[in-house]
Amino acid sequence: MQIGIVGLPFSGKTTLFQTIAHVHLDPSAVGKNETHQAVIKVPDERMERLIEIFQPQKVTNATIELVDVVGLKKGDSGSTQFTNNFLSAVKTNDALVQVVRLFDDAAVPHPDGPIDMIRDIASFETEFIISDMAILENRIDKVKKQIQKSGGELLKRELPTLEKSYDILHREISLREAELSSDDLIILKSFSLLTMKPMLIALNLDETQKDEADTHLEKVRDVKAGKNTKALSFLGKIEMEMSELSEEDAELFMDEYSIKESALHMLIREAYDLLGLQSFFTVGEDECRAWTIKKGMTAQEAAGAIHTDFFSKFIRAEVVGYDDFIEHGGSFPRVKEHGMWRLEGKEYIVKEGDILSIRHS
Ligand SMILES: Nc1nc2c(ncn2[C@@H]2O[C@H](COP(=O)(O)OP(=O)(O)O)[C@@H](O)[C@H]2O)c(=O)[nH]1
Ligand SMILES: [Mg+2]
Repeated sequence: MQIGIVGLPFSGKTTLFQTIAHVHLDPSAVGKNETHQAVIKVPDERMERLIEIFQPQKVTNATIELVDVVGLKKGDSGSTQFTNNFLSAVKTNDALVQVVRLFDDAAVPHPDGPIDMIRDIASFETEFIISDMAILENRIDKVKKQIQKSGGELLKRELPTLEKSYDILHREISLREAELSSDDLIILKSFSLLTMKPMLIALNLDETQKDEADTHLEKVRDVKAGKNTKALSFLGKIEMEMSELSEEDAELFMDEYSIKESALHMLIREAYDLLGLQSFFTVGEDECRAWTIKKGMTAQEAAGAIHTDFFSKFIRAEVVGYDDFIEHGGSFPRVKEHGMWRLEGKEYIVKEGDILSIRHS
């Protein structure tokens, strides 16, 4: 899973990136237009418990890839425009985190003048919509010409989806919020449209604004309450300082600024939710490992995520829920004794936190 951090210049993208990735870039890199990339371990307290129990030789956390995407420029009209570099970078992202600035700092002027989060969110969305419309327009032209020339049943099926989507964008509605059929989604998938990507709006507040967070979040949700969109807030500067501290000092810091959850935890939780992801575990003395799969996946599909061969060679999955396992002292004999250890077939729908052992041929 790849998450792209996007937003206007000086909104705090690189600050958030450093906070989450636990990297500290050279100060001269902050505020500069550079792309950064990191693989983030997904924090999971359940893994800590499993490690205590199994003392495995190897631990493998789930990971996500985080990209601090750059590449916005001022257009001739003074508005923000996406560069081709930006567009090709975000194409591969599964979800976007849009950093929107609320902090006001004379030392860091906002590129568009006064602080106005609704304006920033709207101008970004407009650019996304324009970019997608251009892609669809191109494709519609091509498809129409092709149909005229040689017919083509598949193209005739594609065209209504393209036109419908174009029309939605024309009404200034992003595709992530639109009602689209699963056939539409399959057709649109190959175009990597920006307005189809799940979006997490991350409001960057100064520590002096910490009590205003909920009010601002409500405002955002009023204008962007659509599907596949979520909003959260964080204290950019404070959280970055916090990420440099030891765990104990960071906790004191969180208390002082009444931060209930770190930006890292919040972002990953919301991203999992937006993307409909869940975790399952494989455990043992050799390795404890957390895996990420889509909600609703079957045991066979989960096995396929572990190893492609396991999909076709799947026989059964041995399953126990994480909570049941811990409740019974983290002991397999005890969960078995209490009937919590189940044998499931390939149709079994994996649940969040399942501990799986795949039997395969
Ligand atoms: N006062 C204040 N400054 C911030 C905050 N977040 C980021 N900055 C500063 O704003 C400038 C731009 O931040 P940066 O993360 O580089 O923004 P980017 O251009 O979106 O990557 C830097 O000088 C940061 O130190 C914040 O919450 N409060
Ligand atoms: Mg930056």
